[in-house]
Amino acid sequence: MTYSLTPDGPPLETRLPAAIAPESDPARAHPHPLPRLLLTGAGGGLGRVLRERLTPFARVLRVSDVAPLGAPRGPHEEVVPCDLADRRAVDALVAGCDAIVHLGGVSVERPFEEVLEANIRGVFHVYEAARRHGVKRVVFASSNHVTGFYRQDERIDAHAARRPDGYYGLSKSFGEDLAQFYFDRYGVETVSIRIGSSFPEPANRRMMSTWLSYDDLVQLVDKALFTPGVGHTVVYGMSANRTVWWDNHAAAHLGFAPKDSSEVFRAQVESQPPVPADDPNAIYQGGGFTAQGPFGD
Ligand code: NAI
Ligand code: 15L
Repeated sequence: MTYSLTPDGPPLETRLPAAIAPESDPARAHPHPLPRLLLTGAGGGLGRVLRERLTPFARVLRVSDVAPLGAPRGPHEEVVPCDLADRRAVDALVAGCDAIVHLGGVSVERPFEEVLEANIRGVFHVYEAARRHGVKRVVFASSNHVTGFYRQDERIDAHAARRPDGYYGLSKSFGEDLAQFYFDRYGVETVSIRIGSSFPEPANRRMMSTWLSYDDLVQLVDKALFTPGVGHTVVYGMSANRTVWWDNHAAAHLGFAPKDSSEVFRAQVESQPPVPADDPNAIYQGGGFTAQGPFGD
């Protein structure tokens, strides 16, 4: 895996259209709002959170999903329904955008053909469109399942060899490779966030280590969008939990400083029945994903 923190060409801010003065509404103020930001997967769990929280990050937020979005168009929004598997539709979706937060796709382990269409073809279409339309920055929602077959007693960083725990994890690994290629070949910068478990609360013992609060997610997306010269950076998306499996030193230049911790939920989580020692949820970082499939036998 290769990284570059010093990409060719001028710093990001000079390659993006000129910064727009923050809007008069303080709730929309951001020091460097983008002219137009695309959010894919805007109808999903994290998409609904970020749709609201990324509003100050851009003058226009273009929101997209193949499924219903769940809320009507906001005053600073463009709504563009799109199937990521449709190359021409994705090309039109990306046209005119300055940066992309790419959340869309299958978000759990599924048969290969489903993952192929939404995630593998889908992420390729996003990067091809980014190249064609001069988009300089992508935030890619990767996953801890890229390294899900490491054991919970191992501590790894972004340079550790990948050990995907299924077709879903493989698709995120492909997305990271694509991100590196589109940076090396075309200068499209990406922060790939290997999100742990981003939900309102950690739901089980494993998530005591993998949990990423929504506030910390928003901070990380902010850093991923606006830190200059990221090349292709891989960062694990986790809060400041007490017991962690991932070391983010390779992404220190992002300045991500999580504020929350799963610790406040410990008593609640530990009131659940214990997980047997031979259960994948107690062995592997990827938990139960490591035991999904095979499909279709
Ligand atoms: P989600 O499943 O709630 O949302 C994904 C969205 O993508 C859905 O609204 C779905 O309709 C859309 N989508 C699926 N196939 C599509 C297609 N062919 N074309 C267009 N849109 C399509 O997932 P969630 O939790 O919101 O996750 C968002 C992203 O973050 C996903 O890429 C997921 O893999 C990643 N992630 C999330 C984690 C979490 O803890 N929530 C952990 C690790 C990664
Ligand atoms: C993921 O990649 C999934 O998208 C999410 O639904 C959770 O299962 C998360 O990983 C996790 O590992 O907890």
